[in-house]
Amino acid sequence: MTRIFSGIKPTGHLTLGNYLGAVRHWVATDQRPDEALFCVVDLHALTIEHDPARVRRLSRQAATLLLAAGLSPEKCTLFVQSHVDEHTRLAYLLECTATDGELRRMIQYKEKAAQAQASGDGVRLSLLTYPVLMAADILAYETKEVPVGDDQRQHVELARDLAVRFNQRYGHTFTVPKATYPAVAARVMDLQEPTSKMGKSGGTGPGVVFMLDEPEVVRKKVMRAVTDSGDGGVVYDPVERPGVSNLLDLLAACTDGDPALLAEGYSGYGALKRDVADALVEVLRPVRERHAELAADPAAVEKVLREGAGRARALARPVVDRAYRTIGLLEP
Ligand code: AQP
Repeated sequence: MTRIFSGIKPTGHLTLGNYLGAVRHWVATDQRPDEALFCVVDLHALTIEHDPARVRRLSRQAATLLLAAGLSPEKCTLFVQSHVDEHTRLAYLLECTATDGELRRMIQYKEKAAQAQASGDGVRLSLLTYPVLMAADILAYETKEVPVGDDQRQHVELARDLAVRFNQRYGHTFTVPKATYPAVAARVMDLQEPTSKMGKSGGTGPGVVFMLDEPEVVRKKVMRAVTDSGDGGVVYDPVERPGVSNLLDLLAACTDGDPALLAEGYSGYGALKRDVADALVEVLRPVRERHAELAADPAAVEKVLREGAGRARALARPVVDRAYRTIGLLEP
């Protein structure tokens, strides 16, 4: 059995980056509920300035969208992080395993702490420590694989390091996980700033395609995407030509193609953008339609989450209890 776990933060509306980089690969894993766990990691959303009502709304919406995208309770366990206490129970033990230095090296901490400071908000201590909570999310389930986008590389590496260190110090307790990344679109870039990740909270408005954007909005954003200066034509070169390469990555992700080969079929940006827009609209259409149906029945979504939390708790409990014993704490 290859147990997989991954999560999504309700810090904003889910984007095309979340979908192509993570969610649709979660949907493609044809597993049993106890083999595949997916989580709305709501505690992570509290690490930056937040509005309680918005976090609640976005948490529900994220869960509904994950179901709309095709996650099914018959094939996976879908739940909300804060409904399973084992995550925070384990996080403390892992804080006693991690060092201050390794957390301060996290790129996302540096970037988001700088943003918080610039906007006059204090930097929450949890912004520094949440990668440890993410390690707990993963390790509590004896996870072998963590399907994520490229931006999570450093965080999954930390989870590995903590598992290895804990096991060496106290005896074998945790499975050592590894991250898996999609072959294309592992890092979808902002359409207006193609050297920055398309992000749900920090991105430029017109450069971010949201999963629930109407087709005309998707088209407008793609047609206005920044292409690179100069007249180098359509070539795939993510370093020198990030704008056009991002569009080719999107087309490749939607058509199961190869971005460099696709480039050969275009002589101008206009035709490429039209094809990208068409492909994105078609990929997102069924998700939007199913979301509208599911959103009309919130009780059904809540039931899935409640049952998911029950299953998740039963899986995590023995692992976390074992960690409490091996680290030297008395059994209650
Ligand atoms: N642009 C992206 N390209 C590819 N994969 C991406 N992911 C996120 N953005 C891209 C992947 O989606 C999964 C869930 O992401 P998350 O909720 O942990 O984080 P986020 O969407 O990056 O949101 P944040 O951290 O709140 O910040 P911003 O504001 O920057 O968006 C992950 O597997 C992630 O890799």
